[in-house]
Amino acid sequence: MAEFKKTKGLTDAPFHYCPGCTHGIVHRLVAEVLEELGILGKTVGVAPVGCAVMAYDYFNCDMIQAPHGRAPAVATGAKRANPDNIIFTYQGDGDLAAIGTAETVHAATRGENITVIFINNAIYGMTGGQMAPTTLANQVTQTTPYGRDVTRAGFPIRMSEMLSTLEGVAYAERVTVDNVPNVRNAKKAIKKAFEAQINKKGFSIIEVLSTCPTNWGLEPVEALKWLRENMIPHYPLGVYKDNTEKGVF
Ligand SMILES: Cc1ncc(C[n+]2csc(CCOP(=O)(O)OP(=O)(O)O)c2C)c(N)n1
Ligand code: SF4
Repeated sequence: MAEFKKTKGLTDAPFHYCPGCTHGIVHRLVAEVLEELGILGKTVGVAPVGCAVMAYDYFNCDMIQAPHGRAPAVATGAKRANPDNIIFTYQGDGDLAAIGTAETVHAATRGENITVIFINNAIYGMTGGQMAPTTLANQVTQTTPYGRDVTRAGFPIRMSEMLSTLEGVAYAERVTVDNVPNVRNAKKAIKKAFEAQINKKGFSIIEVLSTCPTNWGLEPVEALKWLRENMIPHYPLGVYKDNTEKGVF
């Protein structure tokens, strides 16, 4: 019988994430992929600002912390200095699509050979649940107590769709982790993104629709239901770009 073992890709540090938060599942998937691809010893991760800031304590590889959306720029430097290393960033939507929009877009358009793991939970988690660029129309947050009014706050950004229009992007897929088949699929996508980097094909991004039960004000199981009913219709799952055969240059 198959045994569910600890992955070598994670340290023994206990996660600080809230109960029901899917950050932990995604950490595990990334860590399993690093172990299975045998690249733990040459991988450098870049941790963001936001709830995942302490990812540097959890992944069992070298880690850098790059506050306030600068992760893709720091990852660019790390990769160009040591092209044989495997570099990934792990970023929330506030980090990647607000404070760090420019760094994300420009690393993608330059076709930097890095992998971005993008956690979209439709809210700023760490700082108390303010509106993020990904917050849905009419969604209630700390800063939109009557719901996001798109006439004042604009429309939610679909990052995977937007980035997939850039030539530098080799692979862009949106996944989620709300049930076992989707967890398996998410792992496959993460693996493909790292393989694209190993094969020097260009920028890869995996967007993971994730929960924030604490700031959504929902129990963990209700949060998964909310994600399914509200996020997936606006952020459809699937592959948005696959140029991993040819590569971007
Ligand atoms: C320009 C700027 N705006 C806001 C903040 C505060 N800030 C730090 S962490 C964070 C939340 C980031 O949330 P997200 O990236 O969505 O990740 P999550 O916590 O949801 O995992 C914010 C808003 C900041 N430091 N700088
Ligand atoms: S605040 Fe939200 S995103 Fe942050 S750990 Fe808690 S549930 Fe997860």
